[in-house]
Amino acid sequence: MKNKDQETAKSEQLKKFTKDPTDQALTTRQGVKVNDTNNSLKAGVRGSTLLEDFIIREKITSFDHERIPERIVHARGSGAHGYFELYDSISEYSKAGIFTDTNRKTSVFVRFSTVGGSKGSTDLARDVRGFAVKFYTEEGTWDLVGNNMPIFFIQDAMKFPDLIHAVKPEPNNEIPQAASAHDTFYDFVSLTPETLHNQIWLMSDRAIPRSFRMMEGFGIHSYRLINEKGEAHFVKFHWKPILGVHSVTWDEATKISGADSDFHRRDLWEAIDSGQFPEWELGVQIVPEADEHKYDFDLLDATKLIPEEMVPVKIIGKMTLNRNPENFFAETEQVAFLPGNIVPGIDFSNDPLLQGRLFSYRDTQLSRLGSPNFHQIPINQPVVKTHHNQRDGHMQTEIPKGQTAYFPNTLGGGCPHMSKIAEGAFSSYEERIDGKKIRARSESFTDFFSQPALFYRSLAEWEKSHVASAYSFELGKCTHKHIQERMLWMIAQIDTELAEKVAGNLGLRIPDKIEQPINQAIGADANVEDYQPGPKKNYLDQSAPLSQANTKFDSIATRKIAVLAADGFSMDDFKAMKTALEAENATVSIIAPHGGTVKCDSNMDHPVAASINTTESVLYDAVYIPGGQSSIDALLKTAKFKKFINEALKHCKAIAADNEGEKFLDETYVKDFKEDKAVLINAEANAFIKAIAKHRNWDRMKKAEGVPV
Ligand code: HDD
Repeated sequence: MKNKDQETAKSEQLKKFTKDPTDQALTTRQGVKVNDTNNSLKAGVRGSTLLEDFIIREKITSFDHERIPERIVHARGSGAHGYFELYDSISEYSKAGIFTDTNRKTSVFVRFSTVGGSKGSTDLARDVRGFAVKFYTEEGTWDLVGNNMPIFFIQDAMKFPDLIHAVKPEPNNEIPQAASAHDTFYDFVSLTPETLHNQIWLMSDRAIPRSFRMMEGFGIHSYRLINEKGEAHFVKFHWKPILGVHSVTWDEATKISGADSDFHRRDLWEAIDSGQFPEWELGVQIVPEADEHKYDFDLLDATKLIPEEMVPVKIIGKMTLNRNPENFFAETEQVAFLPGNIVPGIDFSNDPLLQGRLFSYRDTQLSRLGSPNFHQIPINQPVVKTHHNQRDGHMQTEIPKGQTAYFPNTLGGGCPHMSKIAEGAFSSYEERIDGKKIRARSESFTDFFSQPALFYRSLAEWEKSHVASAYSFELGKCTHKHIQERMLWMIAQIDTELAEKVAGNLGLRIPDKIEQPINQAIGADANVEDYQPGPKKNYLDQSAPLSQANTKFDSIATRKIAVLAADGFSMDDFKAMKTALEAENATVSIIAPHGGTVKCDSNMDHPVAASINTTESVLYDAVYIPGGQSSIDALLKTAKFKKFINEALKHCKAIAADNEGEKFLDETYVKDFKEDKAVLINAEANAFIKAIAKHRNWDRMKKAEGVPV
C-alpha cells in the first residue's frame, strides 16, 4: 500500500460494503421486488394473515432480531473516522511503522463512551469517558483502548467484575441509572482504598466534559515499545486535545441531561459535519527498562500516573477525526476493540490489570457479536490481507480456498507460511521472569493516598470546590451512615480540609478511627497487618498538567454562542458581533420568542435556530444580546429569557450586550455583576471573544452561587 493511501484505506474498504437506496426499488432480502410493504397477505381483506406470506415473515423476523447485547460497560458511545499522522520518527524506541514512517496517514476509528450507563442513558453522567482508538496500520490493527483519566480504579483485573457490579444500578431494583452516587458503589470504594485515586478524578470536572473534543485520552497502563534491535522501553500514551480540556459544571450537567441527553454525541457529529475536525496530539512518556524501579510508585500499577514533571510527555503525532459513520449500528455499535490487538514494535507490560483485559475483550465480543468471525465485520477488518487456518463458525463471510487448513502442510505448499521477524513478524519481548507462581498483590502497589493527594493539591481553588461539592452530592445520596463515615475517613487521608467540608455538608463528623481500611485485595490466609495502606508520600508538591486551569484558552472554535433576539433587533450590533465570532469559527445561533425567522431593524429576515421554548442556556457557551428597543421589549415578556441569562451567569459564562441589550441585563441578576470581567456591555467584540476563550470566569463562582436558578 502506498503511504498516501493509508489515510483513506479504511474508508475505501468500507465503501465496498455500503448500500445506497437512492433511486432503487424496495426488495426482499432475496432481491425480489416488493409491491406492497404496508399490508400482510390475508384470507379476505378482513381475514386472518396467511403463513404463506414470506414478505411479512422476513420483515418481522428481521425486526425481532435487531438487538444485540449492549456492552457490559461503555454501552453508550459515539464514534468517528479519521487518521493519524506522525510528526517525528521515534525509531530509537519503536520499530512500528506507525511510529517510524512520517509519510503515512494511518486510518483510525475512534469510539468515545461513558462507562456505567446503558446504551440509552445520558451523555452527561458523572463518569469516566472511554477513549478507544483503532489504528488500521499497514502491519495490522492496533487498538489503544483508553479513558479520559490517566489511572484506573483497581490494580488487578480480578477485581473488575466487583467494581462494575458495585457501580452499575443495584441488582434488586435496577436503580440508579448512569450514576455512581449510590450505596453499593461507595460500600465497595470505602473498602477498597486502591480505588481512591480514580475516585477523586471522578469527583473532579474531568468526569463532566464540555465535549468529547475537549478531553484528554490516556492509554493508562505502561506498555512497551520495542525497537529494531529488540530493545524495550516502557511507554505511557497520552492524547492531548488541540482545543484544551474543558468541562461543564455539575448543575449544567444535570440540566443538559434533561435538555439534550445526546449533547456529546450531537456535538461530535455536528463538529465533524461542519468541517471543524476534532484533533488530538499523541504524546508518549518513555521510561527505560533500567528505570523500572526508580520511582516511588510501581509502573505496573494502573492506579498510578507518572507526573509529567518526572517524565515529560513527548508529542509525536496528531489524530484528526474527519468523517462521521454512515450507520451507527454497523460501525459504532459493532466496532470491537481489543487491547490485545498490537503490532510489531509495541508490546504489553506485566500490569495485572492489562493482562486480564487481554482475555476479557475478545471474550466479550463473542457474546456481543455472536461469533469468532467478528473481525470480518467491515468496521473490524484490518486494511491488510489476512491468511490463517482458523475456519468456519457462525457468519463466516470469507471463502478460504484450498485443501488445507492446518500447519505444517505439503498439500497447500506449506501456506500460509510463517514469517521471520526481519520480514515483519510479531515476536513477544523476551522479558526475563524469575519468581514464584503466587496469587497475591505486590507490596509496591500499597500506596493508595499519595497520588490522590497530589491530584487534589494540584487543582485550582475552583476545581477543589467542585470536588468537595461532588463528594457531598455523591455521599449525600448514600443512605448508610457507616459507608459515609468510612468514606469521610478515606477522604481525610487525601486532605483533611476537603473531608471537613464534605462532612459539614453531610451533617456528619469525620471518624477519628475506622475499622482499619483493610486492603481487600488480599486472600483469606494472608496476614492482614502486612497489607494495610502504605504511608502518604510527597514526592512532588503539585503537577501542573493535572489542573484544567493550566489547559489551553486560546480559541473559541466550535463554541456555541446564543444570540437572544426578537423582531426589531439591531442589525448593526448583530452583524458586527456575528462577523467577529464566526471569523474565529464559533457558531452563532439566534434564540427568539418563536421559531421560523425574526426581523432585524433593517427589515431583513433572519433564521431562528431555536425558539426559547425548545432550548436551554446550558446548551451554549456564551450569550449575546444585541440592541433594538422592540426586540428587548419582546424578550422581557418571556420569563424564560431571563432564566436563560441568569443560568449563564450562574455557570460563569461570558455574557455580552450592546445598547438597549443592557436594559435586558438590568432585569436579571447580571445587574449585580456589572464589574465582572466576563460581563461585557458595549465592549469590543474582541473582549467577548477573549472571555469566551477563557471558557468560564471562575472568579465569579462564589458570588454566582447565590443566583437562585
Ligand atoms: Fe474495559 C470496554 C477502557 C479495564 C473489560 N473498556 C471498554 C471500552 C473502553 C475501556 C474505552 C469501550 C470500548 C468500545 O468503545 O467499544 N477498560 C478500559 C480501560 C481500562 C479497562 C482504560 C483500564 C485501564 N475493562 C477493563 C478491565 C476489564 C475490562 C480490567 C475486564 C477484566 N472493557 C471490558 C469489557 C468491554 C470493555 C467487558 C465491554 C465492551 C467491550 O469490552 O468491548 O470487555
